[in-house]
Amino acid sequence: MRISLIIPTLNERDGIGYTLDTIHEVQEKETHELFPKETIEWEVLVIDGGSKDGTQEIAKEKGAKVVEELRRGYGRAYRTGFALATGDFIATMDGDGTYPASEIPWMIKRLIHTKLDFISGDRLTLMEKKAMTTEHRIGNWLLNSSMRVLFHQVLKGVPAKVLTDSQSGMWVFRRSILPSLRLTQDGMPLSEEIKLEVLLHGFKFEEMPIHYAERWGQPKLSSWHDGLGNLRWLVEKRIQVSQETRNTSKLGVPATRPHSP
Ligand SMILES: Nc1nc2c(ncn2[C@@H]2O[C@H](COP(=O)(O)OP(=O)(O)O)[C@@H](O)[C@H]2O)c(=O)[nH]1
Ligand SMILES: [Mg+2]
Repeated sequence: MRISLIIPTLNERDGIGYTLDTIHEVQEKETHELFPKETIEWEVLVIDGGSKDGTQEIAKEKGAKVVEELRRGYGRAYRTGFALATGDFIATMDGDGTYPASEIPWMIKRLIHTKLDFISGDRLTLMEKKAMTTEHRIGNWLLNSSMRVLFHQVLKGVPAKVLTDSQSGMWVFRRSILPSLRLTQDGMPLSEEIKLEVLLHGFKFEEMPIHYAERWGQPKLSSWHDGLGNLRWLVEKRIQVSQETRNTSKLGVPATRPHSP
């Protein structure tokens, strides 16, 4: 079994070393404990946006494959990483030490045993207060509520509690579902887009509560600017889904959904 772990970074000198160290520990410990009979290969891809603070050098020294992606954006970095990943499973996390790498083997085990396609880490259920600023917490609440209200009709069959944390950046999923997902966003909205695409296509999705820690180094996203961008994108996506549903029912055939890596 092969696992591709993708980490986007932009000037994460303070956190990338720690993040990669925790991954090495997981490769040695949890992975063997949970899959004792299997050979597990890890591919760690750091998709770096042209950091000037030594992030790339630290990541290389710690054994990651560093890919420089100078086109800006969190979503752009992931789309580039997805196109390069070769694993059966893809896992994602920030390079700032906030997400628990030790949960990745558990998430993969759950994916396999319960025949799921995608698990998203839910940061909010177990979160310690200091792990997120008040602005970030309000923004999350607003975006989660907006998604629930806007997509209520569309996601009728999906249980109400399924998207507790629409902004989480820790996902573990089968690479085989990627060609079906239409991922278009270069910025933060990719985090909502990937989850919505998974749900809209009827793939089996679940959230798993994870421990989310305080960040190392400076945040790269602005709560208000990026939060508003995410909200605007949610409204646009909702309109697009309505138009596609209308066209589909008029023509009697499914609308084509080309994938752009
Ligand atoms: N390659 C790349 N990585 C980025 C970019 N913007 C943010 N990141 C990385 O994406 C991850 C998420 O950003 P972060 O500031 O932690 O967002 P937050 O967790 O929502 O506060 C971090 O590892 C950042 O270094 C970018 O433009 N390019
Ligand atoms: Mg972060």
